[in-house]
Amino acid sequence: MVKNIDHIGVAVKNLDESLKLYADILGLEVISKEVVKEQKVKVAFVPIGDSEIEFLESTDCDGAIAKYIEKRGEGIHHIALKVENIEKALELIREKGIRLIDEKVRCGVNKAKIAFLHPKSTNGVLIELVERNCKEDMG
Ligand code: CMX
Repeated sequence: MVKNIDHIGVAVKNLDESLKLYADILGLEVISKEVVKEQKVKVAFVPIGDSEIEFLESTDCDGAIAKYIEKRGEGIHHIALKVENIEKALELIREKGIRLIDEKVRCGVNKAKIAFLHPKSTNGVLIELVERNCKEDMG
């Protein structure tokens, strides 16, 4: 079902400062930056081989990333797993009794389809499923 790690999400207080740090120390380069309004988050993707690191900064003090940093500090926020058919994957996972945050697939960065599993069901780790190169536009 899972193809590979699509990306690892890192919650940061200041996106530009974090990107500068990773560029200066590790020589990593940003490929895309985007604001996801409905999730109150500004993100930047830094590719490494077949995977990426996604840096997330909250655009609002009541956003999920701001709340996460307030509670736990900056750090790894989620692991995103690439799947071929997210609707099918979500159905199989639901059937196995895993608790979901998203009952339905929603739109992520670059028109990907995404869905989060509940960390209470996955060892305290927030898992995101991602399907890329979707044919239909999620809006
Ligand atoms: N790691 C571990 N546990 C987490 C967590 C995380 N990153 N985020 C939330 N939780 C825990 C919460 O503490 C909470 O636990 P309790 O029930 O014990 O309080 C539980 O999971 C539910 O969290 P919540 O915030 O109350 O639930 P919501 O449904 O409001 O939101 C979530 C859940 C994960 C979607 C939201 O917190 C979040 O992180 N949103 C940002 C998502 C994001 O990264 N967007 C960018 C995606 C772009 C892309 O990749 O395409």
